[in-house]
Amino acid sequence: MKKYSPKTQDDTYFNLKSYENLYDKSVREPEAFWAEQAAQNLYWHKHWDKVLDYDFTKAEFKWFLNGRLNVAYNCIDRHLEKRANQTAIIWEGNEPGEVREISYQELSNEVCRFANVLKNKGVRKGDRVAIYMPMIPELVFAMLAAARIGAVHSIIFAGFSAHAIHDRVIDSDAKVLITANVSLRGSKTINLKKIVDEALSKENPIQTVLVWKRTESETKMREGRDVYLSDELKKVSNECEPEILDSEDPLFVLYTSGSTGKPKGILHTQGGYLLYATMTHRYIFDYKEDDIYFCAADIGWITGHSYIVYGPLSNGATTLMFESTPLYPNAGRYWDVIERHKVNSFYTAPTAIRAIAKAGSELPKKYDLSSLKVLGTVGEPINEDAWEWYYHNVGNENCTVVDTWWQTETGGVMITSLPGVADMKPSYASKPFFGIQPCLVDKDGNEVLEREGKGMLCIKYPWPGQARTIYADHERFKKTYYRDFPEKYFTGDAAERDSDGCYKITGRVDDVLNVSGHRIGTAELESAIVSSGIVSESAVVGIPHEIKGEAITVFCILSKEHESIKTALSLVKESVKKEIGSFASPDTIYFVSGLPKTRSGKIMRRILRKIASGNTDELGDLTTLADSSVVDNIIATTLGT
Ligand code: 7RM
Repeated sequence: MKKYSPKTQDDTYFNLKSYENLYDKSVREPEAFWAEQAAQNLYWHKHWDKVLDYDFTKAEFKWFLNGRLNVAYNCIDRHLEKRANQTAIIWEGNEPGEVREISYQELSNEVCRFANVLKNKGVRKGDRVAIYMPMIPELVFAMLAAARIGAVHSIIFAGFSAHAIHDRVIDSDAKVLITANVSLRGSKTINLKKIVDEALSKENPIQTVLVWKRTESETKMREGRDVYLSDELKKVSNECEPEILDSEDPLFVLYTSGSTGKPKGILHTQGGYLLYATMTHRYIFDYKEDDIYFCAADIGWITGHSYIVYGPLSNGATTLMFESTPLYPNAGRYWDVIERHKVNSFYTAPTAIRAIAKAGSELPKKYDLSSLKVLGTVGEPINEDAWEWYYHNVGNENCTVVDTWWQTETGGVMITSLPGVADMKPSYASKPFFGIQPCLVDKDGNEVLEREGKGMLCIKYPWPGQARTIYADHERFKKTYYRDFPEKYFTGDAAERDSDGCYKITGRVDDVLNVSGHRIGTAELESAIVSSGIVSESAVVGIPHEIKGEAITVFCILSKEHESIKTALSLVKESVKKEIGSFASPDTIYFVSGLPKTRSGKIMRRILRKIASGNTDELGDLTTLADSSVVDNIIATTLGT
């Protein structure tokens, strides 16, 4: 296997020895370690009484008990004395060079004004605020405004459909929704407000819709419910006292897909989450004063929450947010942004790297990328080719590549090589972050004790960034993450560990797909497909895809003969678009006469996966099938015979 020695700057935080020393301490005396970090990294209005209280069986975890703080205060106010004029957010808009720079003082003013608007609309501590916005600074103002007054934000990725928005505002019982008239993505203009109107056409708890004008174009406003933010902002002041909250008060809910139908509202709290986002951001990106840091994720997903907003701003950093897409106007867009803004660390997903690499290695050479020192990747396993391409063509062999493994549920990065610490191995996420105790377990739940091995990835000790519950469904939280393997958090991923103790994450072991870095549940897709009304049953599998990582393949049974397969195809696609969003659109759809099921009625996706990827010789044991003749029929369909 290829290895690359660590890249070090004069002031890199760690080397192998100092990492090992601190890691040892963090697992030997976790409470002392986290107490020291919490005191160093955050401003507390009141010191905690106890560092940690936990019970794996009940899935209850509390950090920094009775400590009091405010997240917005930590991300803004505490920096003002020193950094009022420093840029907090560099915004690169949809068109190249369309830039806004927002200083910490301006951020403070805007967030306070947004907070005052929320208050005027009756939002109080603990209330949920839904946010459905493009990647513009106002999205950040909205989240920090909620945090400032103790409201709980629930951001809905702007690629979700009206249906998906409706489900989420119902589940979180949000009373205010913040959106924009439109979102601009490459050459597309998406009418967000229209989608919101459709979402709110059925019964829902939203009393007020605040609309930001991304462009001047008018949008239909509903009397008594919709108001323009620009009008409301004129009425309020630049000042708003932060609500000092309990460390365990909720900060946000973020929906993510699981192996069963309904998305889960993952809930994170104040102190632990912020501490974990702050520390991981600083150490993993080797963040130093005056660095320009660019995470190209969308704030609609957890990576944007922790590594565009909370981590960087808590560290007083300059964070770059990007409204457009990696291919607009061409595959050199990221490099153009990095060159113009002299970016020092860059964080993106393997799917983006693969899409850009396809346009050739010449493109990055046309730009001055010499400011870069750390390159991050996240969201899915990175294949060696993509890793090497990133390291050589973007990093010019001078940068640390940090492959960061984590989840919505973990709040921040859990496993990654830290700059300066260990040899980098393409496709290995490498070592645990401080305080994180990963382990591998076999099917029977026994821990794999040998150094080298493979198994299901679990975490055997609490950490501050961990999710506290699924909103309004603690039972499901317990069942999903803490039931199968007692005294451990189960990640849903499989992993391998090598002789150096480095981890390679190999993928999900549940029915969750990872398509272009988006986490999508097969059950969600199947229910969206059946909603088309023309399908009686469906099974979805992911098969390897060169750029997207996984491609969505659908096998379904038409409930009645349809005029044409072409219409049937478009009806199924439309239905997915309507129920979830276009980002979940199937790549291939097969209409079959039956699905492979066990005698107890369980669909054997393993067989479908093999057939879909053309490995019909390796179908394995078919004796457990209720009716094995369906397999031949399915193979014939996929071959078009
Ligand atoms: C941050 C994020 C989580 C799932 C996770 C994995 C996969 C994420 C990596 C990865 C291999 C990585 N949150 N995943 N990072 N797999 N290497 N570096 O993506 O909740 O949306 O998804 O993503 O399967 O369980 S997420």
